[in-house]
Amino acid sequence: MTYFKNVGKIAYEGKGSDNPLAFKHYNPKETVLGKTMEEHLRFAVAYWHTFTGSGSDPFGVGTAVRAWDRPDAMDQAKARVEANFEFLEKIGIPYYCFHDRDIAPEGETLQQTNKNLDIIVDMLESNMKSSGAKLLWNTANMFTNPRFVHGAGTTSNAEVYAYAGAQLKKSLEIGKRLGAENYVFWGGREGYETLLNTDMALELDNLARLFHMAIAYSKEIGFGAQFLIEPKPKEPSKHQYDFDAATTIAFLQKYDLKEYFKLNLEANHATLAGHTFEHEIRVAAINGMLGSLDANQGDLLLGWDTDEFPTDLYATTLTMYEVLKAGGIGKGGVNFDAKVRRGSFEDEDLFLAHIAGMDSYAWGLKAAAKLIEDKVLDNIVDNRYRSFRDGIGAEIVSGKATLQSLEQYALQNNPIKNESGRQERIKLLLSEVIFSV
Ligand code: XUL
Ligand code: CO
Repeated sequence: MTYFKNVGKIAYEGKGSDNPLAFKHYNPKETVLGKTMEEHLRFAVAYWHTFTGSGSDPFGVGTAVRAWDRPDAMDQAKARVEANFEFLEKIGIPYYCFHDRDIAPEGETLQQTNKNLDIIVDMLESNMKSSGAKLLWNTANMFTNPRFVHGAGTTSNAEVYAYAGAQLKKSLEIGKRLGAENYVFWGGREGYETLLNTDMALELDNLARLFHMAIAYSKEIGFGAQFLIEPKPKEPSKHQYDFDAATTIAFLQKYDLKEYFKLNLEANHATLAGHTFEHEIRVAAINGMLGSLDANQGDLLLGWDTDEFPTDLYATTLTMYEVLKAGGIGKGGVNFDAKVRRGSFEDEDLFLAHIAGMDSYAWGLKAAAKLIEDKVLDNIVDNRYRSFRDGIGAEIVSGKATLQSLEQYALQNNPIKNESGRQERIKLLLSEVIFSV
C-alpha cells in the first residue's frame, strides 16, 4: 500500500526553485571538501517522532492524521514499517533509528513483548534488504513504562534492574540482526528527584555495571556497533546523571568505560544544559568522543525539550564547522530527533519538515566548508594565541616552564599588554559567509 499518495521522490532543484517539495541546498552527490554531501551528513529519520508520535501534549491528545493509523496495535506497527520505508525512499534518507517500543507494542508479559518485536524485526529486516535503507542506531526505551518510575539502570528496585537487563539484551540482539552501526543509551529516568531518598553512589555504580554487562554480551554475540551515550541534563528526571558531554566523559572514565563509548549529542539537550550545540561537540571532539548527532533545535523562550526541526542557519553552520574540524562524523550521522509542531498535522508536513532540516544542514555544511577553506576563523584563532609560539609561551607549551621561570619573566615584563578579542567583527564575518554560499 502507498501511504504518501501525493508525494513523489524529492529531488534537488537548487536555489531558484519554488517547489516546496524539493531541495534547494541538499544535493546528495555534490562534493564539499572532498566528500559528497550525502557522505558528510549521513541523515537519519527518528521513527518515534515521524511514525509513532501523534502530536499529543500534556494538554491535549494527538492531532496528527496518519495514513498508517489502525485500530489494532500490531496492525498499526506493521503499517508504520511500510510507511517508514516509503518515506526513506521518497525523501532520500539512507538511515533510520528507533527505540524498541516505537516499533512494536508491549504485550502482557516479557515473552509476548519479545514475540511482537520478533514479528516486526522480521519485517524491518526484509524491507532493509529490498530497499537498502540502514539502521544508524537502535535503543531500548526504559523510561515510558510505569515500571521505570524510579529508573532502570539506576532504580532502587533490583526486580526492575533485572527487567531492564532483559530488555537491553533483547535490544542488542535486534541491533545485531539489523546491522545497527551504533547503539544508543539515553537515560531519561537515570537520575533522581530528591537526594532525601537517593543512594547516588549505588545508582551510579549500578548504571556502570549495566554498561559493562552490555559490553560483555555484545562481545559474546559479535555485535560490533559503536556504543553511544546521549547526555541530557533534565526532563523527564529533575536531575539526569548524563548531564552533559563533560559529565558523561568523567563518568565513563571513572568506571573504565571510556574506550567502549562515544557520545550522541543533541542540540536541544545542549541548550537545556546551558550550552550551545557546538560547545558539546567541541568537548566531545577534543576528548576523542564525538559519536553521532541528534539534530533539532529548542525554543529559547521555552524551558523544555521542544525538539523542533533545525532551521537556525547560524547553529547548523557552527555545528557542521565543529564536525568538519573534528574530521567528520565517522560511523555516526545526523538523526532528526525532531517533531513537527502540533499544528502541522498532515502527512505532507513530515516531508516539508525533513526538507527544512536537510536544507538547513546542507546550507550549514557549505558555509562551514567556506569558513575552513578561507581560514576565516583559523587565522583569527592562530593570531590570538601566537604568544604561545615562541619565547615564554613556547616554554609553557613545551612543558619546560616552572613557577620560578614564570616569575623571572613576569618581574621584568611590565606592563602586560592584552589585545581585543574582536567578537563583534567576527560575528559579522560569520553572517557574511553564511549568506554568501
Ligand atoms: C529524548 C531523546 C531520546 C533519545 C533516544 O530527549 O532525545 O529520544 O534520542 O532515547
Ligand atoms: Co535524542
